[in-house]
Amino acid sequence: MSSRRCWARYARWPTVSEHDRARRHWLRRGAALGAGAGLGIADVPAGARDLPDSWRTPGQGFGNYGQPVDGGPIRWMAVEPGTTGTGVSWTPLHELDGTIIPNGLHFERHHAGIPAVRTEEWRLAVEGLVDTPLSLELAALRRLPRHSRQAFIECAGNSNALWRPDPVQAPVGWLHGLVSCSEWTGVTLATLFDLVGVGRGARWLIADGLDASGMTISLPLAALPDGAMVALFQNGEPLRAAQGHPARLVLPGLEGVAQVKWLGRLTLSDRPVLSRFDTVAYTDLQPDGSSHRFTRTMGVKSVITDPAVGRAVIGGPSGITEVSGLAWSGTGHIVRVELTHDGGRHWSDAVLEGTPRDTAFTRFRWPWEHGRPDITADRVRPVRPVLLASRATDSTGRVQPGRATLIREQGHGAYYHYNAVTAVEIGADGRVTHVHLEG
Ligand SMILES: Nc1nc2c(c(=O)[nH]1)N[C@H]1C(S)=C(S)[C@@H](COP(=O)(O)O)O[C@H]1N2
Ligand SMILES: [Mo]
Repeated sequence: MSSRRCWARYARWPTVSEHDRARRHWLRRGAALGAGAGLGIADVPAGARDLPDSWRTPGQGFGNYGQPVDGGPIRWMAVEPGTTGTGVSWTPLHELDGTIIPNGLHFERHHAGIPAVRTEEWRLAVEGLVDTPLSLELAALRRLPRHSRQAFIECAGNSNALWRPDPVQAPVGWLHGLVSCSEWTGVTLATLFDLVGVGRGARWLIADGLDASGMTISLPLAALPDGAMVALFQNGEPLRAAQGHPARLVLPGLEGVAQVKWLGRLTLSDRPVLSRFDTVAYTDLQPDGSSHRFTRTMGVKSVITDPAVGRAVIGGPSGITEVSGLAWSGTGHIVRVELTHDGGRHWSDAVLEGTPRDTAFTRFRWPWEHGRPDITADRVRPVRPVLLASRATDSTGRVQPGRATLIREQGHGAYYHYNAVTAVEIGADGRVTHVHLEG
């Protein structure tokens, strides 16, 4: 049965007393005859005839780990040819709502696959310029005071297809999905530092991952963000293997690569290591040909997740369609998201949902008033083409730049940290296309 017919059929739901009569009737007849067999429709009370089938038959079984409906939204993936697990998967932002990404849809970035780490043998070493070096097993780490907070993790390479001159016609999740937000729980670096006693002269924290990628990251102690932690849980669950089990760094607001997974060692030092990931990868080529290192902090950014490329817009019959998206910043919380429907001539404030938190996703919603649309056959469409875009501002006053401004500042050799305003055009036929705005 199509959902349309289904709705027509249940347009009038039974009243409370009809419910009651129908249920009692079933209990009497159904229990005696078994699963409704022999239940002549003719002698069923009025309300019962209209009841959904799911009220008549017990449902399916359940399992010990829940699964998404219909197989759920899934991630797009790209695995580098000739490798087993080097690559990325993108969070399907355009198929989700709210601000927390389910663990199974958190984006992934692996430089040498997911290592086999034996939890029983695993230790986290905290050493170098410290008073008391420590080697902590997971149980010991779990006995330390824990702290929970929401934080996004964004790969510095997120949205980098938008540096290209031509707009790419791909879903939001594929263009911008190297970012996810979770509630992380773990032991803060502040707690660990208290425990080991940071030595005089320590200026840098060096983090080593246990995978085969040579993942060593140098972080200036002075630039460690509030809430920096060794995370053990993600959205309430023990970390998954792909997210760095048994433990990973979570450094709210910093680029993904610094948030070392399968963490094996933290070393306090007077100098950086200048590893491959400090110097070659994740550094930023400037217009003058020089390259910036340690550009770890993520910018202020927003993306509209609905309407999205690949899904036609069917305007609401009331003349209003909700536009919704996500905004986040590496330097604070979102204080404002503005939307335009005319390509940037006029902007108006979207509603920010809940209380925006530092370095976490904020959901914004905006009623796009397109006027009462034409109603042709069974489809309702916007009346005229529009250019939709969003622009976020954070609590430190940073404003998401326009694309031309970002390119002017970063040059054409830029690859990481793309955070410019993204726009979509909705045609009269409801088709959504990605466009680059001037300015
Ligand atoms: N040990 C290790 N840590 C790592 C990586 C890695 O390949 N090995 N990838 C980094 C990069 S570049 C990013 S963007 C994030 C991605 O984290 P996620 O896979 O949990 O989304 O992990 C970072 N930590
Ligand atoms: Mo990354």
